[in-house]
Amino acid sequence: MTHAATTPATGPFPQGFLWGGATAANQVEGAYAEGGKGLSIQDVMPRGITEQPTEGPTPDNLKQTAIDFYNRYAEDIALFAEMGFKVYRFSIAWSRIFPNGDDAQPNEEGLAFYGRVLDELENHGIEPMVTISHYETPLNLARGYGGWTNRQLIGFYERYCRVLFERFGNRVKYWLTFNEINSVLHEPFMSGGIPSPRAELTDTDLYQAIHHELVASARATRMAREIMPAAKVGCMILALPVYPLTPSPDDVVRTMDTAHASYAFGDIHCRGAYPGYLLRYFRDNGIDLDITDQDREDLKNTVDFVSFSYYMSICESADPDVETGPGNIMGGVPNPTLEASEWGWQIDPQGLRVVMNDYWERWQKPLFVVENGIGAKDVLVEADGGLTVQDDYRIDYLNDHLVQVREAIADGVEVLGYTAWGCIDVVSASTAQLSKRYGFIYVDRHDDGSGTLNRYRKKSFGWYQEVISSNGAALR
Ligand code: BGP
Repeated sequence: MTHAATTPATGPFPQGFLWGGATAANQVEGAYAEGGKGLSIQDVMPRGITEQPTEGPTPDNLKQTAIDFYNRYAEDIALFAEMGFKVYRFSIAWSRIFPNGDDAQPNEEGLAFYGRVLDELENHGIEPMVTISHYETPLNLARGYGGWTNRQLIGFYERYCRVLFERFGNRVKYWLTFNEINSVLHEPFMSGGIPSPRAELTDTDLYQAIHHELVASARATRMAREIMPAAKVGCMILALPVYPLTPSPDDVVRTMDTAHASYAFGDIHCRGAYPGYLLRYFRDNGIDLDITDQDREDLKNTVDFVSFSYYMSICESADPDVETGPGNIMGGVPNPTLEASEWGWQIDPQGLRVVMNDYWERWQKPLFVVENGIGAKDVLVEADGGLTVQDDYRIDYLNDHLVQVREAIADGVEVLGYTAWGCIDVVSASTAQLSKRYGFIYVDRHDDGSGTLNRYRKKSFGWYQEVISSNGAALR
């Protein structure tokens, strides 16, 4: 006998569900060298992760201007409000606050900018959610210190957090410590600010860097509770459900091992200690980390909630001849039953319900879906006397994923909210393109840097507005 649900969930989402959208500073702000901002690793990644970082900033880096949110934030937040956003997730650029990462004093101009963003959100009654570190480590901490492989970064991060919590603690309730923390294993420079080429890094280097981030996250969580007792601190995980390619037990065990590589982060964030399977992996592979007694104590400061991004699932196989396919930064074996986006990211709405049940059962912490969406090549067309994008493919993608969030809620999963990724078009993290668009709002800027930067409402803008105003009841 199975326990399959036979009646699809319908109707509105729970009262107070936080609907909104998400972006990251380096992908929207531009003004990369204004307002006293120092360079971040993104300023030397003009091709995202597809090519080696450059020595210094190059003029072909779209993020130098990005979508000019630095100057247009008021207009953009007004558009979010028009859609009915209850929450807006954005990141603070660390190098806007501490230009070199190791400065003794913060840059007041940077703090003033985020103060203005918060004013605007408050004016519209939108709850802010802040990612403290979203793939934008100050360049000096990467090149001058070796990024997160260096224990000193814990102290710099704490200094940065203290400034944010003291300045904005009475205005921001939701904080995320590190974006997609598990991606350090795959993208050491972008995720961990580690400058050495991947091939030269040992597993010990990578896990030591991750350990430093986990300790920094736990210490920030403790500090948050002291400075702003009403705040909620969450971890942020790149969620990637893994399915066995075949029913062979070898594939199933391999799938479990791959899943463990990501679960480990949530396990430590939520349970406050290293799980046995990871300690075994360290033993089996001669990985000997510097973990102090104080670190073990610090790690006990566990998170209040679990946030995650979800774009796709992958398969796993024990057969060495099975090829991995194109996908997001984590790679993986393609699922023969699924379609993919134009960038090869396979579309699997039910995977979202699977991962939500899984995380809830494992950690028993409220969940927040803080990224989800589809990158597509939108075309601006004339309609009803104005310019728009007929992005029915985006509406379908988001509708189908939100239906699965509703299923997970019906399954008993506690869910705080949902923020669609790139609610306004942003520069892509992996490819640094503007043509990979996620937004409800089209931004007239192109891969060659041309464009007016004007904003246009896409068809999905009106659709999301209806979904929010009906609290989810309008989903198909
Ligand atoms: C996540 C990142 C985001 C974002 C998103 C989409 O990995 O947290 O910063 O960009 O993926 O990825 P991409 O921009 O590569 O399409």
